[in-house]
Amino acid sequence: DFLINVLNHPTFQKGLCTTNFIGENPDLFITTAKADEEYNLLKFIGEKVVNETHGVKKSFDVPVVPIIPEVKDLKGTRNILLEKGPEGLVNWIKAQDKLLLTDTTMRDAHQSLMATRMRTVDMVKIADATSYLGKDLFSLEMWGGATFDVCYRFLKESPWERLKKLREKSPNVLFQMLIRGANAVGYKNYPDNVIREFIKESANAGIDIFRIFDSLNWLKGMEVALDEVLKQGKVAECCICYTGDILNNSRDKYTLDYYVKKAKEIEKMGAHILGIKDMSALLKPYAAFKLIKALKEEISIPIHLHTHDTTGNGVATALLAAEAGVDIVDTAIDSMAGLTSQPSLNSIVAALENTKRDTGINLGDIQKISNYWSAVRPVYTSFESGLKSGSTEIYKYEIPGGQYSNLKPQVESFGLGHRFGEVKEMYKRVNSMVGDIVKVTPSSKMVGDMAIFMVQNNLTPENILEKASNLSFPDSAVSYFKGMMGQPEHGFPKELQKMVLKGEEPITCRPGELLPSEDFSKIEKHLKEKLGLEPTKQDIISYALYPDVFEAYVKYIKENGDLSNVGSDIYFHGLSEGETCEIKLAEGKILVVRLLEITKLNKEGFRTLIFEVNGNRREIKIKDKT
Ligand code: 3PY
Ligand code: ZN
Repeated sequence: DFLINVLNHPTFQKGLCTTNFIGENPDLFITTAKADEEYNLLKFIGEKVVNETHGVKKSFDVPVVPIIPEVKDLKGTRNILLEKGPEGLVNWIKAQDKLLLTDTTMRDAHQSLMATRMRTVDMVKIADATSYLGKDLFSLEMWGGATFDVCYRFLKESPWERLKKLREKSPNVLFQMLIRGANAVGYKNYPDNVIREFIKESANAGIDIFRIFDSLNWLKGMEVALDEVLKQGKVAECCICYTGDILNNSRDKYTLDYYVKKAKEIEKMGAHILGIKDMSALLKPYAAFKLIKALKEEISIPIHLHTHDTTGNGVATALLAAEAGVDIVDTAIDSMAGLTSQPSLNSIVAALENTKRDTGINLGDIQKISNYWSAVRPVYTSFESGLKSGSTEIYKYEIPGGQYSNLKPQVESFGLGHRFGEVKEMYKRVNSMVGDIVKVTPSSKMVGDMAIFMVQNNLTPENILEKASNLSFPDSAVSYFKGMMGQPEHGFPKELQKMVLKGEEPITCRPGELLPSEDFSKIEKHLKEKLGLEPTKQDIISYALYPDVFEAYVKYIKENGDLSNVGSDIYFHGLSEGETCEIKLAEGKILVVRLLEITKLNKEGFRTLIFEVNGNRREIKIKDKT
């Protein structure tokens, strides 16, 4: 093993060995098949400690996983789907008096609160307790939206593995995902066969309910996804995205009639459930009452409300929707709720106790899950936006929850932090300028990109036509004006469209009708030849959706190993000097690691970290880049 380690060592291979090569590289002595894994782990912790945390680490409470009895054959909503199919499930929903609740903790809650960074390991630990204590939940939203991209791009883990592991632990509660219509889990339109294969594979891997939306409420943009979900025998929930304010009579675009008309069309298209997607928390409580009342009179499929608590009115909106007869509401476990996340599940359960819409969920049971998440959350603090309270300014700006908490760092990354207020004002003005559109991924990103672009270039809606003809617009704006995000309800502003497209002709059909089909066998060949993979169907689909991100992920894992089982306090914060912890590398592979010492900087700019691993001394040298 020692010899193999020497031969494989990058310094040796590059012929850069000094006389002290062996002394400088104690990892050469790590033997057995575990050597690589152990080396990768110590190198990862070493990098984190030397270049990020400098050995300073807050102490975190250990999240307590509630002990649950072993129950064979635990039943939940998924059993209804498996036994009776989607129509049977729909009939069951309609027969309920209770308000049904979705728990979004494992998807939108962390997407909206902590930049989507929640790792699989933290979800899997609580998954069987959730399916036992939360057996009366309608569904768990735990996949889709931004999670797919972020898993590969930042967390270096596979979203498919997440789905598989959670499904094994939670077989009884419906799993729900968010799919952006023809944009799938990405930011651009994909060829129809990519959408179909992605849905097919997601259904096979365990997704039961597909919440489908189009970022401009253009129903044609949902057609292919809807058709494929129906083909797969799964539940299709098609959305109207809510914007504007139906209580404000001076706004004439997004009126009650607009939503009722859309909802009827969605029912006619064959959706099992109507989703109301209030991504920016604009649906005020009494507007929710009015909207749900009207929809209940006009359509017969169940209605599922998704909202956020950005304005502080989320629970009130959910309760008034319940009063008006909504069937299902999205909520998050309270320690992961509020602010840009969903309204609190616990609060709604408590508010409805002993009423006709009593959820039947036991508050004490849910509290145990809540305690777990409240201990997990501090590990992710650095990904939170720092928002301390709800803000009603969102009614003015109409910025979706996730984007609202991300916009400040995005603006800062352009060096415009001091002009953040201007960017928010510009977001509103850009919205009017591009046609007062629905704003949700990816249309919301386009409005955000344009707002930053306008502030950066000192443009205004009044002077843009005369001042911007020579500027190249953000890619998202070009894509929007070209019709690649679909068609906005009230058309494009023609002069601006001409300027942005610089002579290119926009399309008016569904982008998928023009995009050539993806050649999956070509991707398979590429992954085999270039990355040495024996690719699964899931790998091929992931590459089709995110070629660069997927390739970077595969290379990263090859070079650094799979650290997805390492606890999140260590993954994000390393170890402090003197700390001992158990680190899980894989099932049954647990190392006891102690960081004994971080040495002073040597002349070459390296520090040595001295560890004890399962009682054996290990040293690793890390370049101090700070
Ligand atoms: C997503 O598309 O990821 C969303 O959550 C939109 O609200
Ligand atoms: Zn949302």
